[in-house]
Amino acid sequence: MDLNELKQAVIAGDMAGARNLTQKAIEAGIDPGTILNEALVAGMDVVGELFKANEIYVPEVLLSAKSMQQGMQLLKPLLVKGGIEPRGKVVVGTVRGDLHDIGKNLVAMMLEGAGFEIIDLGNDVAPESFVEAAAQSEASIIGMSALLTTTMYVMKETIDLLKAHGLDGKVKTMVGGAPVTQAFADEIGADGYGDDAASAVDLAKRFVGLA
Ligand code: B1M
Repeated sequence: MDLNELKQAVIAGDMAGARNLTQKAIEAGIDPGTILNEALVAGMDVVGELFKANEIYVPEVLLSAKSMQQGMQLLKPLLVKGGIEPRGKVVVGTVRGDLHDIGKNLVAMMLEGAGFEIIDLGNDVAPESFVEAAAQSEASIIGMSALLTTTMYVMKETIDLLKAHGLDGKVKTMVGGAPVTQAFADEIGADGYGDDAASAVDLAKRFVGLA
């Protein structure tokens, strides 16, 4: 079976196709790690590049991410069984007081597509919850999203709390969202800033030494 067909289904945002072709690949006896990396993740890598280049937009990215997730659902139990380690754990959430979660969901989906395990705390997430979740799950990255100028400072509170728990350095912090900039990320002591979901993936890969 040609894995390129599955990769193309992810790029095209063909949810049913991605599910059926993943099932076929599993039935054809292809190694689950190969299906994940050479079809699903490879497809999302192309989507990330197209998105970064403004050749496709949010609706297409969401469809591709959902297609990838259709395949992931079938692969997840096999991957766990096969003992294939995810690339790292990332705790994600939109900060306290902020209900905007479309961008955060997109970032989470793209990270999952790139092979990271996601602990999604949802929206309106307090600094204590981010830090607690990272400590409990031994995550290597906290990713925070904020869409309001009134909530973006909650990111600094989280970073300060992480430092107070002696976890800075051990847990990298990545921030993003419409009002957030690289200068703001530097000002609050974040380890990285993602302008969009694709850059968030690049950053996360760098944090765990994969890029
Ligand atoms: Co609201 N809202 N909203 N809103 N809303 C904005 C953000 C606003 C800019 C609109 C405007 O006035 N022009 C404005 C903020 C102004 C400001 O703070 N300066 C605003 C306001 C004022 C409000 C309310 C206060 C309105 C009111 O009630 N009076 C209210 C606040 C509610 C609250 O959160 N407490 C509110 C409510 C809402 C809705 C609920 C209606 C809805 C949210 C629905 C939802 O998310 N489930 C909503 C929406 C949809 C928007 C706009 C129109 C679109 C946001 C969006 O989803 N964009 C927005 C206007 C705008 O941004 N142009 C607006 C698409 C999304 C894919 O982009 O989230 O930027 P974005 O994510 C990008 C990047 O930023 C980056 O990657 C993503 C993909 O490229 N990124 C990261 C995001 N997080 C990242 C994390 C990373 C890395 C990259 O690392 C971890």
